[in-house]
Amino acid sequence: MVHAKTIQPNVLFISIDDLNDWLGCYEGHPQARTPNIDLLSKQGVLFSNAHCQAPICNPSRVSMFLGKLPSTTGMYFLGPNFRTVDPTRNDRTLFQTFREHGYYVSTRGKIFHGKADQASFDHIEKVTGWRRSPEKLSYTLKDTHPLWDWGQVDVPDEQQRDYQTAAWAAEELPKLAECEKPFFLAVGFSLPHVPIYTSKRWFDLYPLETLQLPETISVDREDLPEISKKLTLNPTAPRHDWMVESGEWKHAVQAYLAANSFVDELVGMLLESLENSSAAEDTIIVLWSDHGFHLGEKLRWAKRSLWEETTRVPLIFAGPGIVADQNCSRSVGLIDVFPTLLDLAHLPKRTDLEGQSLKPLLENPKTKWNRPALCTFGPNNHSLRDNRYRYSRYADGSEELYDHQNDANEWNNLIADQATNGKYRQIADRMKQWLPNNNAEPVLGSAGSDSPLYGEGTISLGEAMKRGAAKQKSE
Ligand SMILES: [Ca+2]
Ligand SMILES: [Ca+2]
Repeated sequence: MVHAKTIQPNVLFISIDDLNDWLGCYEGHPQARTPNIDLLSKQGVLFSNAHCQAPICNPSRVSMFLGKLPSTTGMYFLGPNFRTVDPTRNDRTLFQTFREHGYYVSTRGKIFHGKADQASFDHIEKVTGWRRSPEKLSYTLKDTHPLWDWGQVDVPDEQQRDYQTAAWAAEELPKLAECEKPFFLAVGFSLPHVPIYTSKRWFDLYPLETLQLPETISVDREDLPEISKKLTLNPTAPRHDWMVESGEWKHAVQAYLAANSFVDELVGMLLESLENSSAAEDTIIVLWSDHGFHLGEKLRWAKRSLWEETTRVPLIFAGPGIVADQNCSRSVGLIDVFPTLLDLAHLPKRTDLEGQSLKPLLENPKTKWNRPALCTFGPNNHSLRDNRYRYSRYADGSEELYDHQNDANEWNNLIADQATNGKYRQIADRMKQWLPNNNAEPVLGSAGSDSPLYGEGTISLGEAMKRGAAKQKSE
């Protein structure tokens, strides 16, 4: 007997905020323990060379959900909301498109940056649960951004926000499975985004005495163009020097790993619930993160860069029509998820989308794929990643080139001295052809110039950058 839903599969869409490759199956940190996500990767295709299109929350998610590049829409920064500006106001999101085709689309947790988009969902479940400590737990970071904190908390897992999100979704799945309509359930976890708090159980997995820190070299930033140094300053994050001197580096690494293990357990709750439901056989699972996260690599912290630790994201697909237990090393982007899901659900193709369906790779991960992945940070600062190289070109024409075959850490900028590197010049010129022709002006009210980014009482990125630059000069 053919089940109706084999024609239109359900979608379980799992977002994890600020998650880099520190997962067992991604081997980004040798001590990472994430058995549930590892198991999911065994059931489907793990993309080992997937990248975000913008290295911060809002523009990365907007690009993914609208299927358009930041350089097309002008959405480069943390604000404004895409519904408030002309280029994107009337765009139909991924979720909306599924609704239009008869899906019941439901969500809870962080999917959109900020408020969930009303037009995208049939149901938006309110977020509950503990997320913030009233005072900073770790160390002496009193003067820094209020979100920057980490530590072990006594709050039981069941009382925490991400747990309650997972518990709700796990209860919802069997009900959705019984509905007439196919479902699209979007579940968004807030960890390991700062503040990074979890309970003792997760910290105990990573004893400080044996904890391994990422590799760095002290001269790493010397071969960077000035604009690259400035752009990646990240005024809201602590300085790496400070992290080392204060002894907090290890604590932050420990907290991040602990958070990943906690979220992994919650992903396991969802997978188990789906497995036990009547939708187990006809649901596509997609797990992704909006960008990576530096924990000292390249002597810096967090996102806001065009380097591998920021642009590379976990991306796993599993479900009907998808081969099991395969790694795909083709360079793909989050922007490809929208057309892929339309393709997998047999919905009409949207010709206005700028990504490409990954369905051929989900059927055969070795399928030929020429296109490098593109990430953009602010107008006309781009980075391209193919199966071997990373090529970055900034608004002032400065460039970087890294060879991942010999330099996985991106320590050696091969075109720091452009005049003497003919061979690398050729590689750079070949990759350059993939840069977008259109570089839209930032949309009106773009936060990241001079508007307050993080709410009342905090300084704007523009002001923070000025202060950061002044501080650097005085050092
Ligand atoms: Ca994020
Ligand atoms: Ca370097």
